[in-house]
Amino acid sequence: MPDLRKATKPFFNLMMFPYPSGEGLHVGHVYAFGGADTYGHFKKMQGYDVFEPMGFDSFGIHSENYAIKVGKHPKTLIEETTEYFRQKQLKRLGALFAWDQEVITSDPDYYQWTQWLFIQLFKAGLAVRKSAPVDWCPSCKTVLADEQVVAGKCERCSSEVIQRELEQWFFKITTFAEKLLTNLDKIDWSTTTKQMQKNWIGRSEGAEIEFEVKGLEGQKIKVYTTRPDTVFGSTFMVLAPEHPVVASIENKEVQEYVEEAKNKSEIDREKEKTGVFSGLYALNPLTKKEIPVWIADYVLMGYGTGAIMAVPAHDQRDFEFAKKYNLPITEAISGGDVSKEAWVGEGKLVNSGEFSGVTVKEGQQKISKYLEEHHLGQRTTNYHLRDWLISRQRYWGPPIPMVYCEKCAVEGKSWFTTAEAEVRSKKSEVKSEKNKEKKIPTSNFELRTYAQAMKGWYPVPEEDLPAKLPDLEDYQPKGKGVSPLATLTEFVNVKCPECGQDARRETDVSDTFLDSSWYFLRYPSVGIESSTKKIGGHEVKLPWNEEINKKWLPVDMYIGGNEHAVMHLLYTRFITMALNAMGFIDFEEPFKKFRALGLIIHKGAKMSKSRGNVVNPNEYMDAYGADALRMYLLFIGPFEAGGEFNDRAISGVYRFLTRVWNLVTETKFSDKENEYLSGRLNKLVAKLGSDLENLKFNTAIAALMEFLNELYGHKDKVSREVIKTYLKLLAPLAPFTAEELWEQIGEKGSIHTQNWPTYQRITEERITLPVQINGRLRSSVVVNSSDFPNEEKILEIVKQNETVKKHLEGRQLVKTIYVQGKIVNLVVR
Ligand code: ANZ
Ligand code: ZN
Repeated sequence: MPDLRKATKPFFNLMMFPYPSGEGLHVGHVYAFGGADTYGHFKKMQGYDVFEPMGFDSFGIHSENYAIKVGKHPKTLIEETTEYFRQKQLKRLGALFAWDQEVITSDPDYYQWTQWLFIQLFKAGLAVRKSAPVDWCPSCKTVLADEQVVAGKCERCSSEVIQRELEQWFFKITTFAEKLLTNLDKIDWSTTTKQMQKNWIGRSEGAEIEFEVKGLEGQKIKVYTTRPDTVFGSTFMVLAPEHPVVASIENKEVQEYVEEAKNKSEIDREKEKTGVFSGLYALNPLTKKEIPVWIADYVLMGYGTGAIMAVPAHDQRDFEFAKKYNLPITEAISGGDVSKEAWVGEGKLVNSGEFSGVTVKEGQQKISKYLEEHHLGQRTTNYHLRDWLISRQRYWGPPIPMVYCEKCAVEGKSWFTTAEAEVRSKKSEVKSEKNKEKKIPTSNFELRTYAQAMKGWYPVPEEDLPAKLPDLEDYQPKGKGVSPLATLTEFVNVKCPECGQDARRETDVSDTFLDSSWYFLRYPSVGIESSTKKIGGHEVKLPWNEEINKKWLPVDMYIGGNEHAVMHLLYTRFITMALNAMGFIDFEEPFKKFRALGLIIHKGAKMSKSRGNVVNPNEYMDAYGADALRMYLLFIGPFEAGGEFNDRAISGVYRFLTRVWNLVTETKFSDKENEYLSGRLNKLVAKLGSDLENLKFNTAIAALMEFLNELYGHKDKVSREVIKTYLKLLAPLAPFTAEELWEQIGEKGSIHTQNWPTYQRITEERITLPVQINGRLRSSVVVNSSDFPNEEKILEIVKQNETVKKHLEGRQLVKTIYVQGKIVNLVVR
């Protein structure tokens, strides 16, 4: 491992750390780590100071659920599982892991800083507490982040997710939606990953339009639409059941409908369109016609304004709804038959007053402009990205480090009314004046409203961190929206950090994805003294050493699975941006380069315990060694594609390594270099360098195999230099074998500290030309490809050939036929 302080060519080679499951590492891990480590070894031989850390994502529901299943306390379990992973598996891989700088997220040494991070986000107005309809998993008994709901089901246990109204902590990731999107152009990431993030952020351009409502004096309802060109076709309005206007409607049928919608899962809301008439009428701002206002749960409160102008002629959902409830359908864009289905294609505006006749695109521009000029609406951009829900009503996570004081709340006090907050906001105003870029995109006005909402809330004082997770015997989830920690009065009851009166602690823990959102920032500083930094007039202790982090971050290469494309990878980007905006670090993007690897499948499917197709790597390491397993996995297919694990094929790679072994140990090295072998080796060096840099491990291995055949074919001509170079090329892929053989041939030091071989640029090639005499193949000559067009020179070389000379002796050369670059024919008499 390099000395992190002294390193002059730092290269941070990161791979996604595992959560220590009960089953141990599976071959998918070996694939990921083996590939990433091969790359690390390669960079090291290129002269970089490679830092390749490893750790454990040991907090979280996955670990807790497993603990419940086997009837152990998660703390005991984690000690056992991490020990197994580390000693029995990871250490056998031959990787460059920097074990001295391991990170374990459930360790107080680590999670004190996860809590610190929460506090910084709170102080910057980026952690908000709000009551919101949240996705609740009735089986895991906790709320889920948006990203953890897949097709209406809990990603972890597949239970149907239901909606609940709960007070929760959220991180305002939406503040950075635009930056999260545009920065993608600046980083070198797998395109699939970038695309997934783009889709998840879901930028949408449209307009907010205000509709007057009859009977609600002065109150207007705002809708969000991406199709302002269709306003003339809006024949009714739909509100989400949770829309604030709905609560004020005193109608039994309406309120019953609202109740029903509350308990439905999002997927059920999408399935069958149901709705109820509100009794209200809105005024279409362009047709000036009264349109009925309906309430339906296919409109979601969490997006846009929670209200839509329904255009059944051009939106399929609205069309189905109109058909079901007999609502009018008015065509606004020509081109389809809107009595049969919604027309969503191009066309000209019709029935649209002065706008009739223009195209959809023009219509959008013109109508938006008209609405803006008449103060009826405004162009806006929306993002599908939701704020990150942080609270978990579970045990096995870092307690959210917040305290609530009733007394202070009554007096309108909070952390935001303290002297520290005052100084901090002043300083950040000055800073944002100077450097607009760095400013957290929260206006002072927003921050004040936020502070209002945070009445009574204080962070645990930073010097008191960690807010220790108590040892709780009965840690199982309790349901009803409270964490098991709420049962522990010694934990709950604290004094208010401000007024000293009785207060209570937040009892929820934070989402596991918070633990892993910043671990890369911690790695280089493990075991090294933390720095302090002046932030807003206060000396703030940092989770890292600044000098070290300046040198080592951002991460040079990150390798991991694409299943993390939206959660982990988006959260880490957000946290990095937030820390940057707060002035803690000077870069915005955590990972300069990211490569997603493919999936290893077995028996035609992704490996999973329930399918019973999980391959345990230990078995194969025992039988064939770690090198063969690593190398076999990388040989299956392109690294970014993955492929099918095959029991038998691994023995092929094992055989290859055995043949390398035999060749090296049995060969008597020739003391002359062989021109042919050197030429081939030169090409091999070039190929391996470019293949490894591009993570094309499979073709690199194939080239090594091919070259081994050449070596066997010229066994008596193999020099020591050729073998040394060959072993160096093999070293990143088969670290143990290469090291052993290096020693066997009597070389000093480790092969892994050798320089990567250089090669001569191949501008020309040595080509063998066959020579025929009177139509029969008699000999061949080796010429430079650059001499091909020079017939004279080629013939000169041919005539110098010993065999040719013999055939020409005493005869007369009557004709020469040279087919450029292919063959030489001599006719003699
Ligand atoms: C009128 C209209 C006419 C629409 C038309 C579409 C087609 P994206 O691209 O996802 O942003 N919408 C707006 N808010 C909604 C909500 N909270 N719940 C459900 N649907 C909502 O889509 C925006 C479109 O989805 C909006 O444009 C709105 O329907 C609907 F021919 O308005 B549209
Ligand atoms: Zn107080």
